[in-house]
Amino acid sequence: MKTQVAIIGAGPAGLLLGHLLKAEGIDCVVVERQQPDYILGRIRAGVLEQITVGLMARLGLDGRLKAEGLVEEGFNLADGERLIRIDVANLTGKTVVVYGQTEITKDLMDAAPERGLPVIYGAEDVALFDIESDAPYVTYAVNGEAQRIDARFVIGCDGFHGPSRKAIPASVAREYERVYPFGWLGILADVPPCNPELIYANHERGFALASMRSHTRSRYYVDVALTEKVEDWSDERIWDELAVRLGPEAAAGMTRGPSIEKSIAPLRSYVFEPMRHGSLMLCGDSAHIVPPTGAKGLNLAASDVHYAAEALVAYFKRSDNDAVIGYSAKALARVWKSERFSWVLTKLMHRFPEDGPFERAMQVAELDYISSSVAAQTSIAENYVGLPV
Ligand code: FAS
Ligand code: PHB
Repeated sequence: MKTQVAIIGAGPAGLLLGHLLKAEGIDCVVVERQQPDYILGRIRAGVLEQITVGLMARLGLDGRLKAEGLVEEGFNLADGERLIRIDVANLTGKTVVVYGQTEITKDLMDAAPERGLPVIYGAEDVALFDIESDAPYVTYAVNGEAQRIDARFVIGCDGFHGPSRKAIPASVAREYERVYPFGWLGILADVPPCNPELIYANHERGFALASMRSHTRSRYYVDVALTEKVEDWSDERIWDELAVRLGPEAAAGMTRGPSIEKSIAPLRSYVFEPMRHGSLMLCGDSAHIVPPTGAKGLNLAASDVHYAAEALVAYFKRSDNDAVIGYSAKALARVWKSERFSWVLTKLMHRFPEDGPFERAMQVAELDYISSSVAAQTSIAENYVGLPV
């Protein structure tokens, strides 16, 4: 098969890029290892920045998002006694939308056939070749039958464990990583949220997050040691822990119910440079990972895709190669700012095992400062809603 752009991975990055290129008349194919149900079964992000909402609107795929997404004008930081509300709408003039990654991915998946975006599911042993040439190609197998896609560009949207990043020679690669000494135990339940806005809590027993997917479906997290096993956390034990860590006000509004999903996700900060090598460009988790504290992962994938689509349109429609050459630097400039914000908020809202009384005093002082400073709240707000693209 011959195409202009071969995209590896049908997560939000790959599908969003595929639709954007297709809408510009650029030929592309998406190659995905899993089946749609498996992808939709992964419960991940929940908060969308304007860049993500805007791209769905530009594609005309935001019908459900507009109907079901919850517009959030603020969120809260809690430290045991009080809630510190960050009024993002008044401080930045922008809002975020709560609409699960699962729903975004479903909207993009469902629209692919009618938009003529070819997505090949169940592709095994995907491999990349000749990425340093102008004629790279991808091989894979479906039902044991070997296949090949010849393209002008290959875009790695295959997440942290995919083959694309590893195709870039170690001689040009630079990696930056911080692995956190805890994971997030997440629970999804068909119960109303305890608060209309998100609450991030730093309690002496640990971190908690009260989020939601709709007015009738809630998403909560507590941080747990990396040795913890999800089977050791009954629903009851999670609800009890959430009630303590989120504080009495949130606990009073909490409705308990059976979990429909429960999982532990490890936390890391990770950046791979460069995000382009020859004819291979990386987007999303294939190039970077953030701790979910800042709600940046999915939204960074969207800004990468925005830059990549702009570069590929310039190349194919105006024979302008500059944006392709400049893609890595442009994407990384925003990636690093989101990495910083996610790291800062993770440090502020979690108890690290290696921390002592001084570090805790710094957290208390910083939360005190934030509660009394519009400048401090504005800085948090403008990062949370998403820095300019
Ligand atoms: P994805 O990982 O979503 O998609 C990559 C796709 O490539 C997958 O479909 C995969 O099957 C496919 N693939 C992999 N290897 C392949 C191969 N060899 N061949 C073909 N296809 C291959 N972000 C937030 O903002 N908030 C959160 O709360 C949050 N929670 C998360 C929880 C977990 C457990 C994880 C892993 C991530 C979480 N994230 C969160 C981050 C997450 O939302 C990512 O940022 C987002 O999925 C990025 O999208 P993609 O870059 O498309 O990568
Ligand atoms: C979620 O709803 O899954 C969610 C929201 C905000 C975060 C992380 C996860 O920072």
